[in-house]
Amino acid sequence: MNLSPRAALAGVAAAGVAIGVAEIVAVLTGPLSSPLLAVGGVVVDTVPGPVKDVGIAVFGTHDKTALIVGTVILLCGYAALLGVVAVRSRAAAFAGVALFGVIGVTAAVTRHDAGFTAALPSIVAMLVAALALYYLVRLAVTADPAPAAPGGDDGRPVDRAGTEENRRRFLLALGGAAAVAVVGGFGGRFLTSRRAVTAARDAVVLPEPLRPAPAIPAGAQVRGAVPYVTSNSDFYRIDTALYPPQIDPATWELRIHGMVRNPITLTWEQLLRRPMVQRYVTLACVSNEVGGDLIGNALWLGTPIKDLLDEAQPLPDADQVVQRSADGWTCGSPTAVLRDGRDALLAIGMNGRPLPVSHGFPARMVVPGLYGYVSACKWITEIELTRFADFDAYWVPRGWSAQGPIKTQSRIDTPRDGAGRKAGAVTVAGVAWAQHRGIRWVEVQIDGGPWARATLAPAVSTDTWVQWSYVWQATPGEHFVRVRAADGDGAVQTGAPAPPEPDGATGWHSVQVTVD
Ligand SMILES: Nc1nc2c(c(=O)[nH]1)N[C@H]1C(S)=C(S)[C@@H](COP(=O)(O)O)O[C@H]1N2
Ligand SMILES: [Mo]
Repeated sequence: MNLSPRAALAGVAAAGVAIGVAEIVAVLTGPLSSPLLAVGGVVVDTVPGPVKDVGIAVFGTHDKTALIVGTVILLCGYAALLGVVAVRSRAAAFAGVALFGVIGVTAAVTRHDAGFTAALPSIVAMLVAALALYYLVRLAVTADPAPAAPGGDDGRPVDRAGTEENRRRFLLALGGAAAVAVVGGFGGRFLTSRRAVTAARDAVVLPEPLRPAPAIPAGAQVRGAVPYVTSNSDFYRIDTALYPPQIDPATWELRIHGMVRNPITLTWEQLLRRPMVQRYVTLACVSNEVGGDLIGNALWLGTPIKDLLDEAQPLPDADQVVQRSADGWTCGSPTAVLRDGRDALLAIGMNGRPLPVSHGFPARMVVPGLYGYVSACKWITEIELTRFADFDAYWVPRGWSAQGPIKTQSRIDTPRDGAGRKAGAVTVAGVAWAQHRGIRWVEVQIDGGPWARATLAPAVSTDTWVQWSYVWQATPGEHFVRVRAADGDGAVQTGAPAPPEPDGATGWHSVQVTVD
């Protein structure tokens, strides 16, 4: 192998060692102080609006992995370059390492609520990278049978046997570096997950609701549609958190302040003693495309937020309730909506279990009728009464509407797009939703023909989705099936296609079916 590839490898190995060690240090200083997660988090927060428009690219769960993998690949490229540079000039390479350290430190300490210790993993990584780079590049150079490059090592005469020895040492050092990187990286993640709040969550005993959950009416579940109640493990997850905040309920507090007469601080114990209700509410994401699955229905246990607000006594012109999470994310709901009597909850339970950590443990907001990005703050620690004129929540400067009522939508779950069926009776089924307004009717259309009423299944309340079905007498050929709904006010779902940004997608969902 020539010198340059060896030097590049040395650079990558040095970066690996540094990242591995940083992950171990981050076990002590908190997951978000890991330079990888910190830099990734900054990318999530600063990526321009249009890039986010490529759907949920940056905040969908798998895309988080993609983001980290992408960051690692970029880092490797940069490190390889530094390795090659180091052969010519150690000083230039060290400057490159320092630059990267500064980026890591800056990212880590500017995260919400980060203390100065958050800088530690990046600083350690920088020192380790510099040392490892120095050592590995020297080995890479001395393992070279040709005379060292000018300005390189010390230019002593070449000694063949020594070269062989150095080559072995170089390979050994690379192996050692890889081991540190892997053990540190995965071990660090593992130890971090051990420090997670799983134990605290397992210890939570949910209080009994004042009134039991409403019964699900017989027939609410239609064959072919998704489960009427979404399990916690199947529930969609959308947030900007690369690592979900780990909040111990024992230290959790919710502060209600701002434009109120009576600021309130609520501890976990106090929250558990408040009256609890249990409600089915269907949550939906504004990023959901027509026909998409960023929607789920769960049984939430929580205390009515209206009562808490009443106690705090908002000033008359405080028209926005800003919710802030432990990691600094914010959303803003209209005060009037949270106080109009709907079941807006400060929730602690989901389908009979404490909230899963990824869904907001220990407490989150759930508001029927508003998209999640303006109402469903997870890991909530603060509620601030203010005015829409005075404060823009997280997504607003990123191009999304400050107001986000859920739009009437309907979806065909069966047949799937592109499916095949035998001629004859074919069941078309799916869901429709217009939370808090309810669904009055659903209609199905075949090949642009007349709209026909589907059979509506009963639902628990207007706050959940409704399932529907329609028996279609299918004839051989290619067919095009569409659905639309009307909300409880009789307003028909618009067929005009619109993208999710800025306030929710519109248009009729359709599927193509081959009948033979
Ligand atoms: N702290 C925090 N809460 C958040 C978000 C977030 O990024 N951070 N995303 C919101 C969005 S956009 C949606 S759609 C819902 C999704 O809730 P879920 O992940 O429990 O389905 O959470 C909301 N609450
Ligand atoms: Mo969302």
